[in-house]
Amino acid sequence: MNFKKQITMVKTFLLLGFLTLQTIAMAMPPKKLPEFNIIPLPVSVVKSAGTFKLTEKSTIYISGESAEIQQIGKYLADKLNPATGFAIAVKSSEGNQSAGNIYLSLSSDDATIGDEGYQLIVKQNIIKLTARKPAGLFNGIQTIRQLLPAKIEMSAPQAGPWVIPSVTIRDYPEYPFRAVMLDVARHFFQVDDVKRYIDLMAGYKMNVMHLHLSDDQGWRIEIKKWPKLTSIGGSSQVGGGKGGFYTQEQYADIVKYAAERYIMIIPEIDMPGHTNAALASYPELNCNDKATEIYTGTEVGFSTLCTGKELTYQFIADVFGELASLTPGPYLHIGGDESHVTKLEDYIPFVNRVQEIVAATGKQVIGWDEIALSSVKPKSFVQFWAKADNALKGVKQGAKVIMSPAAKAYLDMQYDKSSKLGLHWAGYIEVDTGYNWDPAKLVPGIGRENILGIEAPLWTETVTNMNELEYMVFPRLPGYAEIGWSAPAARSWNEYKLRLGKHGERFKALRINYYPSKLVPWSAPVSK
Ligand code: TNX
Repeated sequence: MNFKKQITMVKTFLLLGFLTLQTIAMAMPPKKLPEFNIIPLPVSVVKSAGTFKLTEKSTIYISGESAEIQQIGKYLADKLNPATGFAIAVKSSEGNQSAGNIYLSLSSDDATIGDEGYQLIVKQNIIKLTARKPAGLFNGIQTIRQLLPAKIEMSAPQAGPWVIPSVTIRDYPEYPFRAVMLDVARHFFQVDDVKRYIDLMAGYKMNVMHLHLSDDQGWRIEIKKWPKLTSIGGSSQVGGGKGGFYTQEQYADIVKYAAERYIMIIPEIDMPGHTNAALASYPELNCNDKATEIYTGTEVGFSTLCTGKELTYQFIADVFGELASLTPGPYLHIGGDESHVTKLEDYIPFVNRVQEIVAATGKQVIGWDEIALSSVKPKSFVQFWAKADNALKGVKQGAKVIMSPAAKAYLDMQYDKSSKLGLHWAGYIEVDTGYNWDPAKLVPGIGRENILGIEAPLWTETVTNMNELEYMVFPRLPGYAEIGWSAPAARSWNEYKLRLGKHGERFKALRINYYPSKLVPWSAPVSK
């Protein structure tokens, strides 16, 4: 036998051996089955002997009299009372701890857990949750919910018992920014829908909601100085429905509702492209002083603000001025994507000037990755969605990156070829594809230190109502939450999918319309 043949044979043997091992590995259950099914996976979970039982005699005790901690206690009581049928109350603790109760307190001992971390001790008939900041307590409460049986999420009384095994959990996030985006421009979503989405993301410890408030098909936020933006620009949507918009009061209500759940709202006004709704509302925003027609299709890249007109910048200053005063968070999103009909020599100075306008409101700029073609300020953030080269340009200028790679993190991408909703221009994103990536390893040159966090956007060209929204968002959202929260070295799809399978019961209890992916071993449904 000649040398080459020998090599080929050895290779074949190795390959066969490898395939056999792989088959065995796939058939065997993983060595360590998850005992708790917490998503996102906590930093450390140590089980001990004993259990805690929630009963009608249980009370939530808070240390001190702070109204904010009181509110967090009330949030927990509101999560526990409907399904248990109990009337668990929130009281100020008098020091001594007694059996059957839950204790929430702030303490600054453990600096490594940061502002969002918490420590949870469940032991024989007592629960102690401590954190350095209220946000940490709020996150710990999400863990308590997940330690209870799934039916705790139901809205009518269920049979107990309500038992949690003893456990000590220490937990804090990998990234400070764990976001979703909702496009309310292509299809409008009512305030109550947005609130439900906020509640669902809060359950997975996500902390930012980016609202895409304007696009070619609709302008969704009242601007007092430019009222036709909503009376005309807000009057339609994709497919020609009646659209809608948020009054400033409604928007403020969303911001407050989110803040009570430790979620920051980031408003986006997309420009200079994606602006047909504004251009249809005010003829003077067009270079030819003629208003465009309202647009109800799904093409992108055909509209632009008139970058040469001074009025355009007055308009932008007015819009961001009003938005800044409605927005307690530090960020305003200026869009900047797909401005295909804006010449690059106009686009660059435009984005530079808009950054100045935003800076004058006291806020920091976030823009889609194209904005890095201009001179991004070191305090601006570049949101990577399509072009790694753009994001790298941002990093070289000192900007941090928000990771939203379309092929991994777009909630509007179809799961597979059989999906009826969604698009697939960036590929199909099954639940494993959405989970199996590390933001710090995706683009050479963009490392952990360059990344603010991760965001999963839902564009709504094909998504028309809450039922459809939930189908695209679940079960992928818990995976994005885990990418943002849990250390990459601790994550693996084979283990994660078992925990996710258990969350099927929670989805059902919450009446979430989710995609029952065949890749996930869903556990038995909860009884109705
Ligand atoms: C690209 S992502 C867009 C959106 C579309 C989306 C559809 C981005 C910054 N721009 O205008 O809605 O694709 O997936």
